[in-house]
Amino acid sequence: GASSEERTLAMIKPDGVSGNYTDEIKRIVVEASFNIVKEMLTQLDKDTASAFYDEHSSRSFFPDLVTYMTSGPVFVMVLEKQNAVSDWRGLIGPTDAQRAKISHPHSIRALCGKNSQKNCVHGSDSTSSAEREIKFFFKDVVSGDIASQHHDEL
Ligand code: DGI
Repeated sequence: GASSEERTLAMIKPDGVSGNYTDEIKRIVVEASFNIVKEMLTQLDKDTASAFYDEHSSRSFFPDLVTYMTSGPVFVMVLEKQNAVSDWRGLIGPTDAQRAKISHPHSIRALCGKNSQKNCVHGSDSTSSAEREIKFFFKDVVSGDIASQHHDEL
């Protein structure tokens, strides 16, 4: 938890969990020198998935996105390392997994994604998104205060 370190919110989406990619993705995470600060297997309901993707609520694909994100369990992690936000985005690759297979063949979305919706994993797109998304799932984890994870309440 050095002050130069950063946190991001990573999620293995329903197709990744049901496709049994969780262990392989966690191995990639650890090999890339991320510290897994928190992890949780959970099932999103419609309200939670809608709130998580609220910025896309006006998009035509939003109803399909919510249906997909609620179709099975997701595996959520708080990842920590220097430049965690951009490094995790780099590891997962572009949104469209079909494109990822061509342009970023070693990315996680190339490994286990199907298309621009079923793209296997999520990563916060900025440090401010990371802060919001970490609080969204882990209300007891305060950004930059690694000691907080040892307390039940703040
Ligand atoms: O940050 P990303 O997940 O890479 O991409 P984003 O923030 O632009 O979109 C969030 C999620 O919304 C994405 O992971 C899957 C879904 N999405 C984005 N663009 C499309 C889409 N779903 C469909 N069906 N079609 C799209 O064009």
